[in-house]
Formats: sequence, C-alpha cells, structure tokens
Amino acid sequence: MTRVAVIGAGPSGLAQLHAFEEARRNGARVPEIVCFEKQSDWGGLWNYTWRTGLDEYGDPVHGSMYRYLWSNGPKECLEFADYSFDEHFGKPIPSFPPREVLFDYITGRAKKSNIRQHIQFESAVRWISFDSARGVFQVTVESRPTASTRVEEFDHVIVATGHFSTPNVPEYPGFATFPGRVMHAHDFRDAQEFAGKDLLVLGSSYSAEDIALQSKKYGARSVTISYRNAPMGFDWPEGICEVPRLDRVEGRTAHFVDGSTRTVDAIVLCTGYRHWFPFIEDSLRLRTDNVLYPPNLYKGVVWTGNPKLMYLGMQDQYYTFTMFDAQAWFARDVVLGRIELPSREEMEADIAVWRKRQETLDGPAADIDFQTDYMRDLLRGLDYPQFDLDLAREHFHTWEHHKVESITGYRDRSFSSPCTGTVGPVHHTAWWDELDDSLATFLRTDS
Ligand code: FAD
Ligand code: NA7
Repeated sequence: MTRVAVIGAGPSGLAQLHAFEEARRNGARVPEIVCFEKQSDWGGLWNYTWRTGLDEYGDPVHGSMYRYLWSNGPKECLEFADYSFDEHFGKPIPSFPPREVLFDYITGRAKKSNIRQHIQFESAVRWISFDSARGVFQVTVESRPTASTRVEEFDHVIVATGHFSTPNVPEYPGFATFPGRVMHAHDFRDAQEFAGKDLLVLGSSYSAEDIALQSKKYGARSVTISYRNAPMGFDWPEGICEVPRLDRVEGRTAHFVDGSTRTVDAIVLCTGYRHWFPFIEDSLRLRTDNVLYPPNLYKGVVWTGNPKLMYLGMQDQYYTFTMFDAQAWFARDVVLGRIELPSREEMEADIAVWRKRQETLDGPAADIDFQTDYMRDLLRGLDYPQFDLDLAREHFHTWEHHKVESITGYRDRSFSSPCTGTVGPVHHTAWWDELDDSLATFLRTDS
C-alpha cells in the first residue's frame, strides 16, 4: 500500500490529515497516512509552552507564541470553509480571538474528523533521504522518550514543520557587555517581565509591533522600536516610539544611526525567523527567506526536484489556516493522482512568473492581492468548499486601514464571515484594556 508521511501536527499538518480524511469519507481509496509530531500534543505554535531554549528532551523549543497573544488578523480571514466558528462555538464570537480560543477552534475540527489516530507524538523526524533506485523516501524517526530511532519507508513525504521557530539572531556591538537581558522574540513569553522597564525592540514587522504593544499594555515604562530599513509608522500610544537603526550599545545606552540615544533595561530582537530543515537531505531541502512565493515549490507546495516531496505553509502569511487547507487539498490530490503535474520545466516556468511578480510588490496592499491570487490559483479545481475569497481579500485591506487608524483599536473592529455571512459581535472589553485573555472571559457575553 502507498504510504504517506506528514511531518508536523500544527495547523498545516492537521489540514493535511483532515484533507485525506475528507476524501476517505467521500469514498476515495486513501493511502496509509502517518503523521510524526515531535511534541506531546497537537496545534503547532498554538500549543503554548512556557519553555524556552531547550525542551524536556534537549531539542530546541518549537514554540514562539507568548501569553496574551491575540489574533493579529480577523478570524474571518482564516476560517475553515468546512468548519465555521459558529459551528464550533455555537454562537457568533468577536473577530480577534486570543490564542487559547484559536487553539480550541483548530483542534475542534481535528477532533471532529477523528484524525488524532494518525499521529505519533513525541516522534521527531531526524533525517529524510530519497532512494532513487527504489523510488522511496527513508525517514529516520526518533521516539523521544526512549531516544530510540528507526527508519521507515514512504512513497510521499509532506513537510509541515512551520518556519517561525528557528530565530534569526543578529549581533550588534555592545550586546556582549549589555548589563540587561538580550533575547529574541522566540523566547518572549510574558510581557509582565518588562513592567516598569525601558525596553528596546529591534525590527519593524509583526513581532516588533505586537511585542512593543503588549509590553506597554502590561506595564513597560517605555518601548523604543528601532527599524533597520523603514519605520512601521503607526500612531503609537504614549510611551512607544520608533527610531532608526541601532548602531551600538555602550553599557545600558543604545546609540542609533541618527545620533540619538536611549538608556534601556532590556532588548528584544524581533528580527524574524529562518526556514530551517536540518533533517532533510541537501537536494530536497527548501532554502528561502520569508517571502510570499518561495523558490522551487510548484503552486507553493510541490518540490520541483522531486514531486513526491511537498511542503505546506512555507510562505510569509496573510492567509493562514485557509491557505494551509488549500495547500493540503492540493497535495492530497497530487498523491491521489487526481492532479497530474506538468513537466519540471513547466513547473519552473510557472514559479518564475509568480516570483517575477513578487519582485514588483510595493507594500501590504499589493501583498494581499498577490496572496489572494495565489489562493485563487490553488483552489481552482479542488473540491474544497466554496467561500467568498473576494470578501476575505477586502477584509484584509480594511484591516490594514484599521491598523493605520488605530494600532491599539483595530482588534475592536468586527468583520463578516466569508463562509457563513455571520458578523462578529463587538468584544465586551476594548483590547487595550483587556488583560485577561482566557477562553472563558473571551466567550462571556455579558459586559
Ligand atoms: P507550526 O504551527 O509551526 O507547526 C509545526 C509543527 O511541526 C509543530 O507542532 C512542531 O512540533 C512540528 N515539528 C517541527 N519539526 C519536526 C520534526 N523534525 N519532527 C516532527 N515534528 C516536527 N497566524 C495567524 O493566523 N494568526 C495569528 O495571530 C498568528 N500569530 C502568530 C504569532 C507568532 C508569534 C508566530 C510565530 C506565528 C503566528 N501566526 C499567526 C502564524 C503561524 O505560522 C500559523 O498560524 C501556524 O501556526 C503555522 O502552522 P504550521 O503547521 O505550518 O506550523
Ligand atoms: P518577519 O515578518 O520576517 O520580520 C522580520 C523583521 O526583522 C523585519 O522587520 C526585518 O527588518 C527585521 N530584521 C531582520 N534582520 C535584522 C537585523 N539584523 N537588524 C534589525 N532588524 C532586522 O518576522 P516577525 O517575527 O515579525 O513575524 C513572523 C510571524 O510572527 C508573522 O507571520 C506573525 O504572524 C507573527 P526589515 O523590515 O527587513 O528592515
């Protein structure tokens, strides 16, 4: 029987298991699917851990999510088309849920489709190679509790290990002698750590924006955000400001390239992540920056050098769960033989067109349209349930405007569902004032 390995049981891996399960329920003959997940539970980054550095078995901690993390985009733009928020929660819920609520939602669908049976937990994939003479992948798996390894053979491998776990950690002069904490966003867990402190944040993307806001919300005295190329330019609340690139640190004083200085107690490097697959042999290993259309992946999924290998969720992400679903449906249909792939040259030519367009993108509005077009391209011909993709695109544009209007208030806005039409109710407490991010408090309907 054909065997398929899915590596990782985060939102992408779960989407893959679900896609196969849907086909099976609809009468298809589905191969044997085995999912290897190195953690003890599912949900990927949404499976919160307090740990940082090394985990209980000495591997790098996968988690980069922190306490009090609320969705940074409208939930309506990531809603599963076959499992609505209304279905899961039994009532409409506001548009920007905290982490625990989204974890509940993702795993809710996975429970409903009974896919946990395919997952081997605490099983880390240590090496993947391809035996071209026999046309099979050899996958070395370590059962972490016993540290015992074995090699299994698969006809297809689908890599769904995420790309926001291995931090990109630059060094600036003076870090080695800075008397406070220097850490990467990957290790940030609880904003209260910086209450009463003056914080320096490096970076000008999502992590910098959110960690700066969080830290201020939970009591930091001041937050200085240093950008490398361009400021985010939001109308920041009092106590947060943006300054140009860091030049050096001397003692507790940070010097920026415009000659200005700040005295700070701690530094958080929100300097992004690296796509990191040390467990995949060279010729099969994706190497890319965090971009909307990585190289060598046809339809953003199929490894052109060996189409029996596929990757999910490797793009920079506006669309998340719906994009992982679309990719998972596509990958499934490749495995089931429902999609016939063109020649390698044709696949590479198709990628080249997308990557050429990618070079012309000049900001979030163009990025959103690009990824929407990618979604449309991917969904064409799949039996993924219909949803209003144009409305999702419009919501992303509106959301960007809301952020410009108020960076502390955009999460208080409501959107309509592209799947059900339901409009999210306004949350009982403004996000900036809401310190409790628990599921119970979020779902409470009284004010
Ligand atoms: P992951 O969630 O990273 O899951 C990958 C899984 O693979 C993990 O369970 C891991 O343990 C497993 N794994 C890795 N290596 C191996 C191995 N060798 N063997 C076995 N298992 C392995 N998205 C949103 O939609 N909204 C948000 O608000 C949002 N906030 C974010 C905040 C932060 C701080 C970060 C870092 C990301 C955020 N994201 C957000 C984006 C996030 O990437 C996606 O929501 C989603 O988690 C990606 O799913 P994934 O399955 O591709 O990867
Ligand atoms: P991103 O979106 O990849 O952004 C990385 C940021 O780090 C970006 O602003 C970079 O600056 C900055 N960067 C990278 N290297 C440096 C150095 N050496 N010095 C200063 N600044 C640097 O990662 P995020 O962590 O913000 O977001 C990842 C995901 O987490 C995202 O999907 C969210 O949903 C949550 P640049 O802009 O290139 O000047």
